[in-house]
Amino acid sequence: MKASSVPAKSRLKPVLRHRRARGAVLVIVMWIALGLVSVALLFGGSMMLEYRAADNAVAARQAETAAAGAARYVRFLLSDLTTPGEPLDAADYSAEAVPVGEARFWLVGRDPNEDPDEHPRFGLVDEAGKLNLNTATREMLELLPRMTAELAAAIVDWRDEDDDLSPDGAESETYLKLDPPYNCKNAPFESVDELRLVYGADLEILYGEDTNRNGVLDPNEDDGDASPPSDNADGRLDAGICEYLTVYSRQSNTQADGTPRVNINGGRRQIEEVLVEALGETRTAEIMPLLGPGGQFRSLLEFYYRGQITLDEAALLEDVLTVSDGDEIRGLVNIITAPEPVLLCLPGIGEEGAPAVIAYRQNKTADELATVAWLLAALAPERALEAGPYITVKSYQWTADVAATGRNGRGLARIQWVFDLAGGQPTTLYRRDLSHLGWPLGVDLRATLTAEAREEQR
Ligand SMILES: [Ca+2]
Ligand SMILES: [Ca+2]
Ligand SMILES: [Ca+2]
Ligand SMILES: [Ca+2]
Repeated sequence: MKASSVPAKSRLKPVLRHRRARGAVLVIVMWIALGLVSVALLFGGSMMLEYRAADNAVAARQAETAAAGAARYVRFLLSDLTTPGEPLDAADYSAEAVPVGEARFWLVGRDPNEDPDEHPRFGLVDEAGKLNLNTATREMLELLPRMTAELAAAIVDWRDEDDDLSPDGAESETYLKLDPPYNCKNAPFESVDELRLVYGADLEILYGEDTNRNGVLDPNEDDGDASPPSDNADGRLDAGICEYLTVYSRQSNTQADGTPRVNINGGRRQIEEVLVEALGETRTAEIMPLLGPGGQFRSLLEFYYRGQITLDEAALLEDVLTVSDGDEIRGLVNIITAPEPVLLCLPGIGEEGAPAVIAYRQNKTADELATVAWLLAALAPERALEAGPYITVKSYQWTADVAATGRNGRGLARIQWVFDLAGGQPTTLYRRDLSHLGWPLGVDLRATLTAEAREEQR
């Protein structure tokens, strides 16, 4: 046989060649397979990325929608109050992890009775608990933390109509030297943000350590220079002046039902009529001689004090009486909701009186705090009387600082609204997107939401 004549070596060769070829094919196939696998992996990875991105986009949209829903909820809440003007208790409405479909919202709030710490507070923020930029005197402004005498003077020059420079202040002459130059406004502030234009205001004075403006001591706000902002790492949140300022606080100078109030500086006859109607003839006969001969009253508090009017009696009079003839009263500070740094700016209260006011108002019922008369029980009378012209116990402007997340706690929207009830029905005074300031709900809640998201993905 021909084949058998082929030597064994050369007979083996094609087999080997064949095997080598098969080996090469296997290697190529393996390479292709490997290639395909990596392509598949790459593709899968990008699919996953796209899926994640789409999912995040959905979560972000959900968060935005939930934030808008929160605004509608707060508007409804405010339009449905039985006694508009009475400070709201966060226990009476939803402010924390409120579900809207797969999304949730929180109202970033403050506790006026406690120093801020790393835990967020939830609820609406009372604008009347702040000092009004348009009505506070220079002396009051100067007492705010971080405020400089120069900035306080420049604020007054900014809002007053004239171009007369007050000591240490700034009028157009100063602003026109800036690059770019601009004029001093010489008109009231329309928002607190406008402070950025005022000479001497910088970010540190305006926002202090609370760079994300949530009233929470976040980790980066208490680590010194390790991460921005630069802070003093003392375990306390040293906020800037914006935390304590508003331009919105005002109330209508009519009774709740719209009828005009009686000006107690308008004459004894009018006062007598009101007293008889509210308290009866006997009490009126006792009170009238105490009031003196048609003296001028600086405040209702002074009227209560001179007439020895009780808390219960004051509650029957407060809505009926006034000391001013204007249609509205601007800038009164609510002594129920103002935090200590605001209270201590008020004449008569000061650094010494502020803790006493806070100690007194805690654990009191709404009825016990229903009129400004309680300040006479919290402070020495001469101190309370000095504060009288600047204070109220009513609030008509509320900030809803809404933070919302989409499904699985992802996506974040933060929008701030200010609603005004002074005209009866709530109107929107201000809306601003604060999402760029980052996570506002504290470390614990972020950890909880991240854990929830992981659980969901399993
Ligand atoms: Ca001016
Ligand atoms: Ca903060
Ligand atoms: Ca820091
Ligand atoms: Ca600090």
